[in-house]
Amino acid sequence: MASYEGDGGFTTGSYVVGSFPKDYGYGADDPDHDTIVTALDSKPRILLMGLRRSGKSSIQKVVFHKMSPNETLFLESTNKIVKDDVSNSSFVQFQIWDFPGQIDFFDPTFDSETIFGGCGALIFVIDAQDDYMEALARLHTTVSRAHKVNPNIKFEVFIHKVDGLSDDHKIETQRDIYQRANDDLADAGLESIHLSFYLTSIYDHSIFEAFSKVVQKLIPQLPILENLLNIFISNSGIEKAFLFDVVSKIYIATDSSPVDMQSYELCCDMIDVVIDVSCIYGGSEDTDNSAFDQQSSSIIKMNNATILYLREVNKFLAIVCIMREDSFERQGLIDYNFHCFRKAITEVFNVRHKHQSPPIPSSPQTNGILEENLGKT
Ligand SMILES: Nc1nc2c(ncn2[C@@H]2O[C@H](COP(=O)(O)OP(=O)(O)OP(=O)(O)O)[C@@H](O)[C@H]2O)c(=O)[nH]1
Ligand SMILES: [Mg+2]
Repeated sequence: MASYEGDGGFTTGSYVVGSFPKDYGYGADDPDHDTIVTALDSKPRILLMGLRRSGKSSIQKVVFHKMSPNETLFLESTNKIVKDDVSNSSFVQFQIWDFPGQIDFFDPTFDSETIFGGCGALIFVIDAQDDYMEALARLHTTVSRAHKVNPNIKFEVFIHKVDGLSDDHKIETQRDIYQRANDDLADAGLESIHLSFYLTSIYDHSIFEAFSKVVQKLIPQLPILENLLNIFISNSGIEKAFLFDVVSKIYIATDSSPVDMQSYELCCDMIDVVIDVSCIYGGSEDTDNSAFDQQSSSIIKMNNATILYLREVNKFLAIVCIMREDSFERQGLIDYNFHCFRKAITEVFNVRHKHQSPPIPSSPQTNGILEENLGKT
């Protein structure tokens, strides 16, 4: 079913992703590069909070440390703030702070200014298999406190462990939690705070999807990336394309057509297959990260006339496309368009690098670059 292809086409040297604003900490892909040093302290911070045993540490381990869901059964309770730097091997560079469940805001050693001050997103995990009234009360105190210190924090509520719930029960739980949490905020005169809700479980891809959306909100170039993906797919006869951070399998952008879980799962699985095959059979011994490099590319033909096509974009990113078999007959055109797409992405990330702190380039400009160069189907 699967054919794995080494592909030497269109590789034009290493791509430096060095242009994310320094305060977001997306440094260069070269660890020796100076931007990464200055960015170290100011990486965007994602906080994981919630009651004891709600699943915070499990989420962090499964998404960023490849722990298998079953192994999380043996995780010990967290008793101090664990700071995890997701940066060495991944495009999405930030710190995740995993909090102990029983944290006491009124403890004088709890410095809310420092903790919430530099925080990009706060993920509050609620165990949906348990009684969630206490969790809702804690959510309310946490959110109002954090908002007071830093009104720019994005609040993300993970209604977690939904693997144990029936579909109807899931929807009902989400509706109930949404209603109660927003009522509590309204009662306290805090209607302006926006909470986003996700149904998650570590036993399927929902936790990766939710984390993707959380991370996307912290990437200032997202609209441009989406735009580039839209142009790329519409000119290449592709149905859906995801731009993946290969290590974490978080997608940092996709085109604007709706995401269905199955397509996302399929693309995640493809990355696993490619990395596994590549680890076993590919690569030279001299590089430490030979499983994914500039030659990485793969085509999987499904038995329903669908093709999955993976290409390396840079050291950390890959694009995975889903398309009909007949569209793939024009592979030359797709490859050419991909080449333009990759070039445009590199330019987007290089803009800030070149001109210290200019505004993000407007999308029409970027469109121009790509539209000029793209071949049409
Ligand atoms: N069914 C199910 N169980 C889960 C899920 N996520 C985590 N768990 C289980 O929940 C239990 C608690 O997980 P932890 O990650 O230690 O919880 P925590 O929030 O870090 O707990 P503290 O560190 O004490 O605050 C573990 O036994 C996990 O296996 C999930 O999505 N579904
Ligand atoms: Mg924990």
